[in-house]
Amino acid sequence: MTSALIVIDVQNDFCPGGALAVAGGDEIVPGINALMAEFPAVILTQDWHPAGHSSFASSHKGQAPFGVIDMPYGAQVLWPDHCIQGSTGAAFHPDLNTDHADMIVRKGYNPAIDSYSAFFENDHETPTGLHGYLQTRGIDTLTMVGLATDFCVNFSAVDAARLGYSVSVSTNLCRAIDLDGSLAAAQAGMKAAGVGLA
Ligand code: VGL
Ligand code: ZN
Repeated sequence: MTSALIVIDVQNDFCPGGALAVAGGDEIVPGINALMAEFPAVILTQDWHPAGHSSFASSHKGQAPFGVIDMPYGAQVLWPDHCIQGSTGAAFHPDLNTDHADMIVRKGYNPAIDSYSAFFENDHETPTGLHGYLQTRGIDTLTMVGLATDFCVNFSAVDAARLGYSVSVSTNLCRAIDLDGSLAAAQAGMKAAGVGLA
C-alpha cells in the first residue's frame, strides 16, 4: 500500500482577495504544509484556464457568475474569470510549500470543457493523466485536501473512489464555496461513493 497526498487547487484566486475567493481558503495552508512530511508522494493540482474559458460567465452573453447553463456534457455553473494560465491568480498561494511536490497536474486547459476533477474533465471521460501516473508509481491510497470541498475536491475524491483507490478527504484542511447546498450534496455524494471524510 503506497499513499499520496493530493493537494487540490490551493491557488491565489481561491483565497481571500482572489477572483473566486473561498472563505478561509488561506487558513488551510500551514496545515497542508505540515501534512506533506507524512506522505511518500505529494501531488498538487492547479486549475489552469485559457482566457475566455467556457466556464466563465463572461464568455456567455447575458449570463452572470454563479448561474447555471446546459453544456453538451451536462449542467455547468458559470464562474467569475479565474485561474487564467500564467496569471498571479493561477499561481499557488505564496505560503504553500511546493518544493515537496513530485508532480503538478494542471486541468481546465481545454477551452470548451471545465475540469473539476483531477482525474477527468467534466465529461467524466477525458483523462488528465493522473490515474496513469499514480498506477505507474504503485500508489493506491489517497488523502485529499484543498479547495474547494464541494467542487474540485469532491469531484476528484469521487472519481478516485470509482477508479478503485482508497480515498479519504481531510475536511479540516478543505474549505467550501457552498452554492445552493452544494456542500451538503458533496458530502453525501462522497460518502455514497465510499470516500472517507476525516
Ligand atoms: C473550482 C470552481 C471553478 C475548484 C475550480 O477548484 O473547486 N471551483 N474552478
Ligand atoms: Zn476553474
